[in-house]
Amino acid sequence: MLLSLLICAVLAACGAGGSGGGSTANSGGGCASPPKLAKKDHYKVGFSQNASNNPWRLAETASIKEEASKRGDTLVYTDAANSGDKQVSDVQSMIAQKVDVILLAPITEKALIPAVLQAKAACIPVILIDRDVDHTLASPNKDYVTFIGSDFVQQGKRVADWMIQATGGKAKIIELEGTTGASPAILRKKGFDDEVKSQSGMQILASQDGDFNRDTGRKVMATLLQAHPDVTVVYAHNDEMAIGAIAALKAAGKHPGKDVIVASIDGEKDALNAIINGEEGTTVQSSPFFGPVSFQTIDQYAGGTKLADWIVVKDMQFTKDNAKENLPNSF
Ligand code: GYE
Repeated sequence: MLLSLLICAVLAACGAGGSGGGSTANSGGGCASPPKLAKKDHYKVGFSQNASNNPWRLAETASIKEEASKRGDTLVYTDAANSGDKQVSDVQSMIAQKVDVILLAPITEKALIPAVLQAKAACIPVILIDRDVDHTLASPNKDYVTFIGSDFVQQGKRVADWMIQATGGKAKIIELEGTTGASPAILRKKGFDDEVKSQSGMQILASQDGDFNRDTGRKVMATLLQAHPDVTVVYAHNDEMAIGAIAALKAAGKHPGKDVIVASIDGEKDALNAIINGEEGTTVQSSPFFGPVSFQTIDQYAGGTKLADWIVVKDMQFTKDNAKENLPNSF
């Protein structure tokens, strides 16, 4: 790694001179900001996934793998198993393997900053997918190419707006947050909390990290229920935690869908089924199907198109009115 950084500095043209990397330098020495991507028929693409312990992550990985193989591109895939440190070393190993470009789904906003900057120093462009990084520490169209992902603030706001309608603006809410420091957790909270503040009859009783995980969501909900048996609404930052919360509510003798309304984000199969059987109210989609858009973005970037700082993924919303018809496309 160090050696290749050194060579980059000396050559003032990283990826050129037969080093095998796909990037090219700008004229002033070092890498372009962000590093460029030379056009090729087939790329060697790194995909650094942060975890694979839920249907959303598996669907995303399958989508990326399918698109890579459709195009005959080589995919270097890593799974960080929920560890920021492992994800940093996964990216470092992609740099050492001289991939052309890295698709990175950073576990939190801060943990992957060193990896983003190291890839840049090695003249390898990084495209963030599904989660963003902290813009005070690394910037789009400079340190990395762009962020492809959903509008998380909007997702939270859509849940809140649905909830205001469903409850007539009267609710005692428990909020289950995604992984602390992850961009969807930060922004889904902001979008929801800000909207709920406009309602004098809505109160957030408690808001706690459930790590985007079903069983953690179940346990956190069971604990919070003891302190707040008067809860009427559960807002979970993803479907997995909502499914866990439904289990905890039932174990405590509550009737989800009747005495407690549950809503979340993602649109996975289990949540659509929970909507169909009346235990969940709504889920706002967060599409995991990043394969086509990610590889299109790679093509555009290599073709010299100036990309937006943020490529916004558009999301649907599922309720009892459309859950059944969308079940076949869910994950
Ligand atoms: O909602 C969640 C996953 O980063 C948008 O991460 C993604 C989120 C998704 O673990 O289920």
